[in-house]
Amino acid sequence: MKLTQFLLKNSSIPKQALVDRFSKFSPSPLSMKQFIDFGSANACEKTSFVFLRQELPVRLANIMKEIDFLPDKLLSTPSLQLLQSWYATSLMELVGFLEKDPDNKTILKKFTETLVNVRNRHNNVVPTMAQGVVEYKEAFGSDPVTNQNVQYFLDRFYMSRISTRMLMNQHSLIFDGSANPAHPKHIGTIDPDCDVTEVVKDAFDSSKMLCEQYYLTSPEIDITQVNAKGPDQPLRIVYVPSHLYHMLFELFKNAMRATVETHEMALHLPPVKVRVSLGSEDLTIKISDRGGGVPLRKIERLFSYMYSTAPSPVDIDNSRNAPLAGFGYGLPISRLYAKYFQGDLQLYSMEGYGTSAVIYLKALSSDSVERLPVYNQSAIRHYQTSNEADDWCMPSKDPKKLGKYERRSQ
Ligand code: P4A
Repeated sequence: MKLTQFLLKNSSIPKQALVDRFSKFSPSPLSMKQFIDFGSANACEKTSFVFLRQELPVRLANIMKEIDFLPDKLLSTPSLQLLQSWYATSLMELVGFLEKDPDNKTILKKFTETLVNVRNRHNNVVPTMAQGVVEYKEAFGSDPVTNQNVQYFLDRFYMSRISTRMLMNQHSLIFDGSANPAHPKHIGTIDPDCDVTEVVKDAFDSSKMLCEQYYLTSPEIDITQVNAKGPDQPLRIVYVPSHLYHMLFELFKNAMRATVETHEMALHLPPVKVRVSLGSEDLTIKISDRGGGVPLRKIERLFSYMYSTAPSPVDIDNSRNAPLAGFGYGLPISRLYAKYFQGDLQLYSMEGYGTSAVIYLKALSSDSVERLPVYNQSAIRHYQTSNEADDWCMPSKDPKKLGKYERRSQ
């Protein structure tokens, strides 16, 4: 008897055995081409089912192993307990399909229903995890080492979540029997002809509406597109428009907020400039504002889960700007969306002038392959070597050692 059969027939066997078993496999990243093949004319629900009933448990178990490495004080919070119970339940439900007949239509239907259930069960993972981090932080504070460990874990944890939701969405959208009437050419969440400039305009318009609601004014947009493959051609890539929209919306909100707040007294707001360019390897989007910029020292904090879950983060007045500030995890999660298909999101700021945010995406669908965390020795090492001293010197804090004309502002 196979181990999985044995485990399923013996419900007294702890779930931990399943986690151990499936975490020994590495996740298998899919390319855009594979995602599209699953949903094309020769789409085979059976193939997708057979793949997912193994792959989803592998991805869940891999990240569940890493959850176990979190500090006990964080793991014991009600939020983390709840979250772990969701993962355990979902793993059990999915593993239940391993011995089922892929040729049985009823089984396939049940599987799709299970995927929808699992997805809904995990809807509130981000705020629940954030709550756990807040509680931990309020009780034990946040030193740079803890911040670094939380950052390492959450980048992997949320990337894993983005990937499992992508897999579940693709299967349930493609095999529920109905095409998407608004977008007949889409394959699940993927647009094989995604017009990037269109998504830029949509995200800008939504952000502009929010901005006008709260500031009664908003900057204009100035878009330039460059297509190395032919001037004035639309810039098209194979991509998930909702992921792109998420990143752009976040960056436009930041750019508008910084612009409006720095030019409060001015009659004219400097426009937000967007440049989109398509080369042979990269599709790059640069969003530049003249919102006064952020000093380099604070840039890292904008991407920090721990610092941005504070009740009153950095020196930004959130009570007033809540609508445009959004939910503290906007930038780090946007960067994960960019990285998910081998891209990136970077901020270049000039304090006193403004900020440029750059989204890098792969121009070729053959380069767009999922970037997934894997649980292995090298991951474990990250959770264990945290209490050592930094290998770079700390600047001296001794005031007597400051230069004659230097003054510490903080
Ligand atoms: N200057 N520049 C930015 C911000 C400031 C900025 C800012 C004060 C800081 C925090 C924030 C929103 C804006 C920008 C574009 C960006 C990011 C930051 O993409 O102009 O909310 C967290």
